[in-house]
Order: sequence, then C-alpha cells, then structure tokens
Amino acid sequence: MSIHKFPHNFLWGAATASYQIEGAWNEDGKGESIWDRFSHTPGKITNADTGDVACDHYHRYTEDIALMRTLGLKAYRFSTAWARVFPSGRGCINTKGLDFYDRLVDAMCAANLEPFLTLYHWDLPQALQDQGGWTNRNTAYAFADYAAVMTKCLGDRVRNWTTFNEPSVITFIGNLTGEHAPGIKDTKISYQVAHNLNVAHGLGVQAIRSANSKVNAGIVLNLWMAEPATEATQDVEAANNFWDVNETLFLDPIFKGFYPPAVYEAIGEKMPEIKDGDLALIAQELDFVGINYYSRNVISASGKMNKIPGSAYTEMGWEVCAPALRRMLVKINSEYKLPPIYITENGSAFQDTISSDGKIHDPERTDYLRQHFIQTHLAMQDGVDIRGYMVWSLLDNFEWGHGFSKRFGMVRVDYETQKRTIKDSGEWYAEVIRTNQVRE
Ligand code: GCO
Repeated sequence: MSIHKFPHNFLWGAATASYQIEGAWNEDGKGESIWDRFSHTPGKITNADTGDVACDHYHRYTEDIALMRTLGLKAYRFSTAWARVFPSGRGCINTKGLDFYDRLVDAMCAANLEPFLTLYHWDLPQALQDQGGWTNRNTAYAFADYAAVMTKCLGDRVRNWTTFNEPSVITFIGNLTGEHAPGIKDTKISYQVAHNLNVAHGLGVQAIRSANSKVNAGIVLNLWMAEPATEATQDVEAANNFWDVNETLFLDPIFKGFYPPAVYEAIGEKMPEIKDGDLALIAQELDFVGINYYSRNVISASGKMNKIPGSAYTEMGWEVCAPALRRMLVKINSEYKLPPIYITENGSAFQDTISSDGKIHDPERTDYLRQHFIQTHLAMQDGVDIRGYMVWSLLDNFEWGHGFSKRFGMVRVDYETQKRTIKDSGEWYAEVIRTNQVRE
C-alpha cells in the first residue's frame, strides 16, 4: 500500500459560502440578495427550500469553528454576503453586517485557521440587479468599492482574498440556462456578463491591493476537464474545441490577456462590448489561483456523453473521475503561466443515512476524497505548484437549485434541529490532516 506524504506546510481546509450556510437572510440590516429573491420565487428551488435559515451559521459560527478545530483544519474558505455589508450594493455601510465578519474572522484567528475570503459567491445585492446587475458595467465599480471596504476592515487578519467564485457558473447558469439567480436566459447577455465579471475582477484586485498591499489576491475558477470519448481524431478535436470554447473564457483573459479565437469563432456577433484597456485591466498579476474540480466532460464528435460505462456517479449525476483532475492540472500548468494553485473546492454528494449507532457511515464520500487527494499529490509530483486543498464542504448546506436535497458536507446538518454530526468522512479527513498523508 503506497503512502502519499504532503509537504509539511500544505494547507488542508474546508469551504463554504455565505448564502449556502449563513441564514439570517434579512437580519441586522442585511439587504435582499438575488438569491433571496430567487429562492423566494415559486418553482425555482427543489422542495421550495430557501437559504432563509440554512445552517444558521450567522448565529452558530462559534460552534462551527469549534467543529473546524475538532477536525484539525488549517484553513477555512468562506464568502461574505455583499448585501450584509452594503444593503443596497453601494453607498451606506451596514455596520452590524461588517461587525459579523469582523467577529467571524477573529474567531478563525483564535482557532489558528488561515482565512480564505471570497468576496462574491453569487449573492449579488438585489438593488444592483434592479439596475441591471452584471449586465451593467457600473456593477463592476460597486464591486471594487465593496472589495476596498472589506479589505480595509479585515485585511489585517485575512491574507488571502478571492474576487469571484466560479464566474462561469455566474455567467451561464445564472444568465443562460437560468437555473441560478437571477434566472436570465439570454446568450448575448451571458457573454456581456462574463466580460463585466472579468472587468470587475480586475478592478477588484486593484481595490484589494490599494486597500492593503500586503494581502494575496486571486480568483476561483471551476474547470471541468474535457476528454475525448475515444482516441479517434474527430473525438479528440471535439474535446479540445469543447475546452477551448467553454473553459477559457476566464482563464485566457486573466492569465494570457486576451479572449481565445475559439470564443470569437463560437459566439460571433454575441461577443461582448470590450472597451479599450479592459484586457490589460483584467490581466492583473495574481498571487494565487483557486481551482474547483468535481468531474470531467467526455466529448465525442457528436457531443457531450451523459453516461460513461463503468464509471461511478455522485448524487449530482457527476462522474467520479479523479485521474482527470491530475490531467487537467498538468494541462493548465503547461498552457498558462500560473501563480501557486489551491484546490479550493472538491467534494461529493451522496445519500447519507444515520445508522443505529448515531454515526453517518459515508464510505463513498471518503473514497471520493481519497482518490482526488492522491491525484493531486501525483500532479504535484508532475511539477504543479499546489499549496492547499479546501474540501467542499464543511457542512451539508443549501445546494442552490437543489435546495437541501444534496448533501456535500463532512458534517451532517439536521435542518430541523441544526444539530451537527461529524460523518466518517470528516473523521477520516481529520486523520489525513493529522498525519499529512493519504494511504492508497
Ligand atoms: C460550485 C459552488 C458551490 C457548490 C458546490 C457543489 O462549485 O458550484 O462553488 O457553491 O455548492 O460546487 O455544487
């Protein structure tokens, strides 16, 4: 049995997001967000679930940080709710909202947790959406103002700042398929949103650095490796083109300073309006990049394959394919000049049951993590500079359109009682962190 030993300072952590865990949706002066509006709209969320209460983290954060200490986490990736600090998106600051994050960060520091703060994990203030949201370039400037205030307030304790979580999901699930807030279904709008998010990222990095030049600035991108169904030329070409059109919309402008030709060819007259200077603004040098990985897309000349014979699948219907994580990391490491990488999300949803001993035995979730940790270690041996790993997720939480029906947590949340129970996968992860190694 081989053992994968990680570097001594490898940062093992877990990730969450504000709307998915905080609750207190309209408490202490918080403004409405697009996810409050979306989840309150009938027909949008499974079982009509909302994030109104979620994991009640707003009130239970000290208990949750104690859980992180029990697991021995070294880092915690969380996001701040823009509308809790700027109820209208810009202008007057809600000091109670800022105070919450001040207390939360203090509690992380007291627990020796390295904070990784994401400024935008999808919960735009509704007041800004009412003015066009991300289709309106002015939202990018409001984002920069929000970034500056947060960095001024927390930058003395938070060293790692992420502008956006998964801009491609914001773009396409929120503005093309409409399955996420704000529920728009328009191709041209979605590409203008993508560009405005890129611009907001550039402005946000500048704002973070001007507020505190000592902090690290980055972005979190979700990348699904595109792989050919067979080695046939037409499948290989289809897979390469699928990646070039779908996975480069943020990677290329941020790390190469231009949109790739494949995107221009694919969307033609739907290309967004790009102002002079935008591309240089977007390509701010970054201190780190977060990569979220869950699975891959298998592509043939006739399109994306839905089911791969012989593969296991999670509750989300995502193929379990850990080797594709390694292949994707090696690919981007060879094609881009990247800063140090953190795996900022990786995890799996499986049906959990509480056994007679009160435990949650979740071997599939443990094995999913084991496989992906091993592939990450192999990628590091291939020369990819990976500094840490944030498991998605610490807690079961509000899984967007799926509501509470999908459980990703290493800690189970009983949403009726808010009781937390560490699952076997959490116990296993604690041992990985303690020993800093993974056994095959
Ligand atoms: C994402 C988001 C998370 C999700 C998780 C499971 O990557 O989609 O960052 O908020 O909950 O990935 O889908």
